[in-house]
Amino acid sequence: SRSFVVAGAQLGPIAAAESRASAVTRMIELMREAAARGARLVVFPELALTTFFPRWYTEAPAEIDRWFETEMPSAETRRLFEAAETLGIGFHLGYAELTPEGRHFNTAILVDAAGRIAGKYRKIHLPGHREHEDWRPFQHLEKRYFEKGDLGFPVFDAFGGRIGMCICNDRRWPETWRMLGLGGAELVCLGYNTPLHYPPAPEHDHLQYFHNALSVQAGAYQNGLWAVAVAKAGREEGCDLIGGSLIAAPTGEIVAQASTTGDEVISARIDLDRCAEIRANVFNFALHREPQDYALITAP
Ligand code: ING
Repeated sequence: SRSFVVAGAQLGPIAAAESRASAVTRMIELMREAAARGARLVVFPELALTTFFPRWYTEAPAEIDRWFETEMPSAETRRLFEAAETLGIGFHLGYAELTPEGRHFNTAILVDAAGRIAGKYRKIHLPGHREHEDWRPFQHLEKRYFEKGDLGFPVFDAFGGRIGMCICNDRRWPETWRMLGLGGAELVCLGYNTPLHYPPAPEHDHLQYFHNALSVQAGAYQNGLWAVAVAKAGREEGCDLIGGSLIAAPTGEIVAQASTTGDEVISARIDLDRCAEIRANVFNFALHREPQDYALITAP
């Protein structure tokens, strides 16, 4: 068996005025609790260092870039890397990446227990819109502030297995999970910032927790892999974000789930060998998958 304890570190609201240092202090506290539970990997949310700034419209480049990291580890996040090394725990971190060439991405990294960046992913499915839409109670301007990710859906050798990543809206698209499954992922780590209110279809607001779990459970089951999905939750700058962080097994079963909308650690012992129960049987891609009949899926 290749079993180990994995944890999710759900974060409550991060105020616009809250410093990265304050967010990092909260994250280190959660990392300590995860380590105390024997976790070898802890997953933090999407854009975990700051408030979810795409809820506001701005044109000033300096007003946008203030939310981005130009290096990783940065001065503020070095403490997080050092705490991880001291505790002997790896982590997944979502943050806004500004590259030396001036490109903006919604990014996630996988850091191993030695504090080395073992993998990077840049969000491909950017939800929301590009221009200010005044009918909305709050904006969702990811298409304005980020470029589409340019790294594909990579899978990395780490923690004794094959680890993939995605970010928030990516989890709603079956193609995300299938690409990672085809890449051999045995565990997918992801963070999300999901408002309770979805302005284009408010009649679905009561379904946000259900759609979160449905997306992750289906992705895990249909590709025979473990998934750790972690929220930035709670009322953040007047906008309610869902919690519902969860760990799903390759069978699709939820094995751990958050019960608050604040800072909360969830954890479970997972065995990567259990992926075979699904991948050698019902979703044995080599035996049962019929890609020659799926051409429409890759058609633009
Ligand atoms: N947030 C949301 C998400 O996909 C959203 C946007 C909410 C889309 C509800 C559809 C319905 O979970 C991010 N950051 O992608």
